[in-house]
Amino acid sequence: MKPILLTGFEPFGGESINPSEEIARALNGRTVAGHAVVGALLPCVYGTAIKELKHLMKLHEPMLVVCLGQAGGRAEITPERVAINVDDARIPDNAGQQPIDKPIVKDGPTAYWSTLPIKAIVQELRKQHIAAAVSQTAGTFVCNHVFYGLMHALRDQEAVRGGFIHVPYLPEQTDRLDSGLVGQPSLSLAKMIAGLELALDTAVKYRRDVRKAGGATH
Ligand code: PCA
Repeated sequence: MKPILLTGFEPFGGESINPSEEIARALNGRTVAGHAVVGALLPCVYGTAIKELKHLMKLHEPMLVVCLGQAGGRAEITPERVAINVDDARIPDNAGQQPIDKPIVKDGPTAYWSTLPIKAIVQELRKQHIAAAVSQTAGTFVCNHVFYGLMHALRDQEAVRGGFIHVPYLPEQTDRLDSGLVGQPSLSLAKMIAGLELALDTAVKYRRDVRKAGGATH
């Protein structure tokens, strides 16, 4: 059975922890819906992150690829609907790059849809009382960049599905008085791990998405 590739990002923007990295590490080696999960870490660096992702896909030949990232300020686990063909960085990446209004793939399509069952994932997480909502934008930083790179790489591979899921801060990021994040929403690591395990299980089991309101965020 082919594995599931699950990636997280290293910390960025002055943070010392990234929940997406913790989740990918925790789920590495587990079996979900009969498929081994390969958890891996991506650098928060334009260009290099896509290169590393493609290397991992070649190495592991996954049947499903889910990339994770932190979206500070969100209260829910948010499957992303769409990746757009632009890099536009508000802050420098971990290599000091700050592209502005730059296409990810020159002459590539404006956007790619996620091929994950995003509404079904939201539905199943909510059944387990885990906060979840569809997101209509993955931003224009390294997460959207990797998401677009992933969907571009999968464009001719119908059998392999993929997408991106953003997650909130961890409580330890928002609790520290000197963090500047006091009062921001967070989810416990245990909830996020359970939520992502369920999201992967749902992505394997639902070949087709459900059609219902996704409680969408902006
Ligand atoms: N979040 C950033 C990049 C890495 C991460 O975890 C983003 O949303 O683009």
